[in-house]
Amino acid sequence: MIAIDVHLDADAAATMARDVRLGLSAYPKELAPKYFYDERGSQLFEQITELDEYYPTRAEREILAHRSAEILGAAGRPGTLVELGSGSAAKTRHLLDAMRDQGVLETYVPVDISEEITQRTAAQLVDEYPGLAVRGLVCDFERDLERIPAQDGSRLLAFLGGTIGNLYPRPRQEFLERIAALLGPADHLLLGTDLIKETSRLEDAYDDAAGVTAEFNKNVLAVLNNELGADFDLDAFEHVARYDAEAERMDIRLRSLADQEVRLDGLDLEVTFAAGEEMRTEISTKFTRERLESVYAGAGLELCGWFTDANGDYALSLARPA
Ligand code: SAH
Ligand code: AVI
Repeated sequence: MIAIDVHLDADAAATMARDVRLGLSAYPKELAPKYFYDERGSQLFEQITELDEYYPTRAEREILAHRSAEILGAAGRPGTLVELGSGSAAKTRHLLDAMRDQGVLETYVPVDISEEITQRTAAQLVDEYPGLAVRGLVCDFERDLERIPAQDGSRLLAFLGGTIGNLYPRPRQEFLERIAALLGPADHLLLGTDLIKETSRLEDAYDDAAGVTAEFNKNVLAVLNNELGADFDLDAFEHVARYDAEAERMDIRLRSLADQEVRLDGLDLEVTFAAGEEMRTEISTKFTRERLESVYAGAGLELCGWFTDANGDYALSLARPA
């Protein structure tokens, strides 16, 4: 009952090499957040979801725990759940439970760049949901979105965790346009978005006292060491997390603690960092309902359901092709 297609081939390695070369040669330097997620990075993200300061996971879980049946009703009781950036699918169980209880659960399609976590999650889910077919895709969802298999009946395409916030506006719009094109007339998108709130809560969520987010951020350097033969010294960088109120997003960086030179054998590249120089590793955009409605409209989608936690920290929205 498990079929997982892996599309992290030579092309993906070449894409990473090109992305990293471009990002390290730019000013200011920048790395793409998808490179956080090797096996260690996925584990560190799981630890982040349990931190007191990191409220988005708890808020999204609260919504799913209380309102999954209602969400599924509004989405036309789909038999297939496709999930982008599925990771451990911990909160997804609430949706799968509700699909099972409504007697419609047939197929789950996890789509994630991390092979280890996708294989592990698929094995757990077929044990937990007898009869469930898991047809996973290990790929970069931005590159390979159209590989998602067509399915009989209606589908719910879930993109949880606020991961849409990690995309810049232009690629985000293009991505949502491609999602709109993928959705059939009876299909829906279920999108998790973190909402704008006080700066201190936002900044604490991305700079926890135990230093787990700092370790997660620096893990991208370990990924470059492993994948591209780089010699980054993780202790020579510090974690920086600031809220940019104008762009309405968290801006996450690594700051060099010294003048230093880093060699990437796999790229035959040497890069210098000045003391105090910052390299962006992630943005995490925060939304309002109005902003999201206009983002949807710009991508050919329309909002048809809005579900928040009791505190109003986080929203799950349902959208369909306009
Ligand atoms: N949905 C889970 C995990 C969120 S973490 C939750 O809500 O807790 C972000 C997930 O997206 C990770 O599992 C990561 O491996 C995956 N991911 C990030 N960028 C990706 C990309 N470009 N393509 C596919 N998966 C990606
Ligand atoms: C996966 N993504 C939605 C997380 C976020 O909140 O932007 C990644 C993260 N980065 C630091 N902490 C969590």
